[in-house]
Amino acid sequence: MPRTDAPSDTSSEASTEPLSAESLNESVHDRRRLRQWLAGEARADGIARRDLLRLLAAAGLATTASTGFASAALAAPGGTETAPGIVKPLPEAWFTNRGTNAETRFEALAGTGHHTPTDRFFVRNHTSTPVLDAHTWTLTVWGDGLAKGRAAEFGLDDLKRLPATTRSAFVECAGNGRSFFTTQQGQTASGTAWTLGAIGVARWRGVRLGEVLRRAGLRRDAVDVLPRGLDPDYVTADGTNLGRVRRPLPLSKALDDVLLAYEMNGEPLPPDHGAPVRVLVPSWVGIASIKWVGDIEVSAQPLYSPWNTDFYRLFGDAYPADGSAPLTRQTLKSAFELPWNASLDATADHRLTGRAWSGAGGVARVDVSTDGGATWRRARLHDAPRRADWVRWSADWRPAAPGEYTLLARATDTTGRTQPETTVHNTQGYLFDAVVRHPVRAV
Ligand SMILES: Nc1nc2c(c(=O)[nH]1)N[C@H]1C(S)=C(S)[C@@H](COP(=O)(O)O)O[C@H]1N2
Ligand SMILES: [Mo]
Repeated sequence: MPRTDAPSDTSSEASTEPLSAESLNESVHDRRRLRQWLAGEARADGIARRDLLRLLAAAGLATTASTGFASAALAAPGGTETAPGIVKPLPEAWFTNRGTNAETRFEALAGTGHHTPTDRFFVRNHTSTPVLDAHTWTLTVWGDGLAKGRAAEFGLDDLKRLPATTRSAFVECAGNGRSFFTTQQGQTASGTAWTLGAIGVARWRGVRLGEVLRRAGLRRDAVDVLPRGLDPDYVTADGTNLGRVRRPLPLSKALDDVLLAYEMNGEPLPPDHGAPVRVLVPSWVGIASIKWVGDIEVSAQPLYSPWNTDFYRLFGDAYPADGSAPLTRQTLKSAFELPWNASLDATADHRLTGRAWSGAGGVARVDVSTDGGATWRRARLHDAPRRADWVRWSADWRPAAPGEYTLLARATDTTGRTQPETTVHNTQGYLFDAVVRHPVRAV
């Protein structure tokens, strides 16, 4: 990730930096935020900052931390990496470190089963993971969309006493695949330069949001709900405080299949994925699935936040000046469970494996090319197509000779949509859906 800024004074940059396109650039922001955090200027509610400082001191990084994000990837006890604001270890074999975010390496999923193991699940944090006490945590449901004057409060035990639902679903960042706008299409896009690993599929258990809203006394004229996280306020690169991470959902979706999840893959949610309770919005852009939810406003008028006005709409030449409608469902993608530029034995048979998913329906078909797209054949699917979920697939291949190859996988979903060759550009690099060209070497 190239550095686009080179400040030396962490304390003055927020106030001296003019408002610019960079204010929408997550990666610039994340690096700045990290320096602020290390300098003790950023809020990090609930995070044991002392622990991080101890690690920093041990790694000899305390004085060099302000030189940039790369040098602040820390060696944790046990020899694995961690990242600022993320609690779980981030072994390099499983994750690519992206500032306050961690991207899952697809090759680390090979042979792991249908669900992403929780310890390999990507993390996308606007600020830092708060470590909340499940015993004192409460969820407040409030607003003019509830029966007059009412606000309802639920503890974790209250939610667990309500009927539970378990389902498999992906959480995927809207910016997943963003780097391919640049590397495949020569276009710029602001934000974290994800490859394809800003997605994970887990088995979530929780209570239907609709159940909780009805118990809170939903009015017939309610239209939107606005879940809000308990993580620190999000401050943009130019120093504007946008408040806590929050994004409205239409009531129709909230009452359809949205969960308040308290378990992930059969265990209580871990801190990085929203403990004690997160919103889980199947098929939709990851930002809808608010982690560490603390309150939900229920409104009789449409609600707005920066996350459905400035962010998570499509802006650019092909879109209206105010942007597209707020993003809802994810698009269609496929990924090989191979490292970039993997070396494969040129004299052996290989079983190429991967996963494909769509926000519109199940994945019905995957085609694979091992010659840069000249010829295609159908991959075997190892899961039934399901909404909001992925399918594992495989295809056998023996390289014809040593050399460079470009592997492609192209999914078609149950609505009949197939991944295109290119994605229409948008400035923030959301919803990349084109077929990704994956280079490998047969040696
Ligand atoms: N409170 C809160 N919720 C949040 C976020 C956040 O920073 N704060 N990030 C969102 C984004 S952009 C994504 S893609 C998903 C990532 O979920 P994960 O970290 O469990 O993979 O959480 C969403 N929910
Ligand atoms: Mo995201």
